[in-house]
Amino acid sequence: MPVAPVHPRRPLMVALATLLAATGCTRGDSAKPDLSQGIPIGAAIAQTSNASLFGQEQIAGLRAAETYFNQRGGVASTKLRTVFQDVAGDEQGAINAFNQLIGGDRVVAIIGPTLSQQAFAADPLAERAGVPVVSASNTAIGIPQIGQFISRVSPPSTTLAPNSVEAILRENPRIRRVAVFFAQNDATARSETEVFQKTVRDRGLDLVTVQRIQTTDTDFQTQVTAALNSRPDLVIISALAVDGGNLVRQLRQLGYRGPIVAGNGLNTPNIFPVCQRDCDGLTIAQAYSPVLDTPINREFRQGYQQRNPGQEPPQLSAQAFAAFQVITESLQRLNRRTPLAQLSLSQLRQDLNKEILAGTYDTPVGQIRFTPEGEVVQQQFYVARVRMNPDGRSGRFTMLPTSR
Ligand code: 1QQ
Repeated sequence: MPVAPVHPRRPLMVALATLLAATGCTRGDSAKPDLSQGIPIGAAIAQTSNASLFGQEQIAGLRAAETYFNQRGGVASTKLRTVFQDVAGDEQGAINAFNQLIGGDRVVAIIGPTLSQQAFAADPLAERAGVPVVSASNTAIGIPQIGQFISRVSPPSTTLAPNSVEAILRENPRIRRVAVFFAQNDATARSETEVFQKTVRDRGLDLVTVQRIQTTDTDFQTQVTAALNSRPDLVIISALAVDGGNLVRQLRQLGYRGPIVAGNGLNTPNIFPVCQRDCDGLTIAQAYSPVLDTPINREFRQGYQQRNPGQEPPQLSAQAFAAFQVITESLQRLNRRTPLAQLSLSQLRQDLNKEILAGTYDTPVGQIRFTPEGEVVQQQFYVARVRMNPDGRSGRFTMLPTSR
């Protein structure tokens, strides 16, 4: 079989692709969107694997938002329809979900994926197809920089993580020796530990050890023993919910009594069954407070508590609601200028992305907007302390006095 002369044609193809991209023509779908069953909004969320501990909370937030905005008329009486695809816990799961949402379900935008580790693999697909992605939980450094169609409502670890360290140092000014653990196979944990380590150094503390774990590990005896030999006054963990929860347990079982700061991967009440009574006392930075006293948050919180009596909405639910709200309100503004049904799907996606980046939104997490790059601009942050109930299996996140 003759070998095709790939290289001579390449400059021409690249030039053509550039031209088409400039005119918006490569960006997928010139057919009209199908709005007959409602406006399809993609939700690339973990429904299986350990990442579903986060995904469950995101689904609760998205369902609450869908109900809330549809009860108020959707987009000029057209309802919004959330199309869920399971990203599971790895990159391939996210890639499959994105392909299905972009080409199969033909959604107008995507909320997700659950993990930053997945976003670095899947977001480039949406970028190439010209589909807006609004992340509701990715906190690694560099997510909006993946491309012009990628934004997020979840603040990066650079904004979030230092707050918890500052809070613990205010409580315990005598802390000097700090041990750090991080999951080296997770993008957020890698990114977040850099921020934690920089905060420790900037505060003039001694970083006495840095221990590496894997999100798939369950036994941390070697790393915990090594860390405790360095006699830390503070332990800081960047990991995900199951590995992080098990690490907390084993730190306590092997005798560590000091304070523990955990990163965003442990920021869910779904860690309670994992670390049980040993979750008590964990300190975790928050981008959401259930007691934020605004009309939208009061309604969001009431709705959540009707469905989950006695529980406060967690950060991931509030952020998922906010992501859905950003897309909905952007669709409403766009539709006032050009009825959505008149646009091709690719044009709708492009115009929607511009609207998303241009708007200001009063969400349950407070007022937010975006930088031109798609990074969230948010005013209020908090720090929570985990308090476990005597049963050792249930508990709550209580807010410490506002940190900034
Ligand atoms: C990320 C995260 C997750 C741990 C939250 C679900 O912050 O992957 O970026």
